[in-house]
Amino acid sequence: MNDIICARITAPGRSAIAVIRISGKGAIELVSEFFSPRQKLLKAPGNSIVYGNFHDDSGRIIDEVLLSVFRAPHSYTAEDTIELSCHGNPALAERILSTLLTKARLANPGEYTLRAYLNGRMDLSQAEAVNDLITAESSKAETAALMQIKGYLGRHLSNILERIRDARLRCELAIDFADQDLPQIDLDDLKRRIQQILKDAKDLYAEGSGGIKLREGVKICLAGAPNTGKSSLFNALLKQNRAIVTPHPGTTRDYLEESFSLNGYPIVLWDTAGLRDSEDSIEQEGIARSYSLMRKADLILLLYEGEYPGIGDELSNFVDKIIPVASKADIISYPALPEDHVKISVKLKDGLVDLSEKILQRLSLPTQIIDRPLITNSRHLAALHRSITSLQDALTALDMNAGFEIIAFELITAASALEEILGVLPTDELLNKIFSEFCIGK
Ligand SMILES: Nc1nc2c(ncn2[C@@H]2O[C@H](COP(=O)(O)OP(=O)(O)O)[C@@H](O)[C@H]2O)c(=O)[nH]1
Ligand SMILES: [Mg+2]
Repeated sequence: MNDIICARITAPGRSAIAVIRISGKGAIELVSEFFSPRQKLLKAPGNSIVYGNFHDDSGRIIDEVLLSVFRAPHSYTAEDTIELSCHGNPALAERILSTLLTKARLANPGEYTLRAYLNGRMDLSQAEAVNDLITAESSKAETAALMQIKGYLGRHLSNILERIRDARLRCELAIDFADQDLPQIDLDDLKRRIQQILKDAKDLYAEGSGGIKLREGVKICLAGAPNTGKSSLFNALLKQNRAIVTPHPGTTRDYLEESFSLNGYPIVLWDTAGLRDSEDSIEQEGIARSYSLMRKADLILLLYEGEYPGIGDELSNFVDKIIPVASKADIISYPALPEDHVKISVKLKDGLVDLSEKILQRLSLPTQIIDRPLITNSRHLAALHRSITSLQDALTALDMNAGFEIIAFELITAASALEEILGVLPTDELLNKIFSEFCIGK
């Protein structure tokens, strides 16, 4: 924490400019050793920009640079920080970086954000969302990450935590009062408080599985007999000619995976080998893979042409996530189909909007994302679940007159589960796991 770290924070390769960030106590003095006019930099106020030359140890100029100067605590890391913009030649940026590295150390992945968190600039849920925002693959996922960075989740959880603490203090007072002649605490009031906390926690939880799909992507598998138009639909949804389409049954043998965004929601789409009895060992392996993808999928689009084959034994486990899709409606005339079926013609681009709507309906994804808390991360959801269990146990204990010590204990357990989300008392192992997923420079 005490050393000065630096790293290139723009992507490698040629560009108009490259930016190197230097952060830590003494960062401004360090850069000034390689910069002229030196005094101008040393006197620069926070949030200002200084123009000058960057030179190496021997005074030889490497580049003209612009320095953005941030003084603690008003920077991303809450430390003294300089963001050095040089010309975007990778070799040049590398020479500046190696000059700085004679006096500083290269930042680890996510180390700037780790410092921001350790210095109290953000809670752990906000820090994690920084990486989510950088890696988000759809507009809704971006918005959800941005809301988390803005602290909606953190503030909501802190509010719940505060109320749990309040209830716990009431229990502890009751313990103290028990052997004295003091007024007893209002049990109905305590119960109402815990019930309300539980309700808020459950409301947050209820949207969590949809929130996680927002961040990780919804997995959709195209399945059905050979030649029913799976690969054609795959290409149509991706709006590109990705899969090979032929009139020959059994064209797709291995599966294909592509990501795209459906009305702003991130989707991972799989095109699979058609399901049929086959003697061909390659095709058999492909079909085995189709089944394993269907198991992993959130939704299965089961294509058929003509008569609906129904959901046979092999698919019976997946009933809940199947949307039957009647294909090639331009050459096949379908009678009135059941409510849950969708009729499409990829050739005429018919029914694709219907299909998209049906997909989104079935997934119950969060629609309200702006300006509110939302769980989007399985680590957070698991911790919230533990908290809910303890709150429920606290209520049961209260109903059974189990004693205030037990209720207080359950409330403490409920609180510490939520504190894990905010990173109040994190383990090194957890921090390593989270920040190692970041890129260097973030
Ligand atoms: N008329 C018509 N033909 C289609 C349609 N969709 C796919 N096909 C044709 O059906 C055949 C099989 O399509 P393909 O996408 O490879 O099916 P897959 O085996 O399920 O992947 C190809 O000749 C496609 O051109 C459609 O909407 N209308
Ligand atoms: Mg195919």
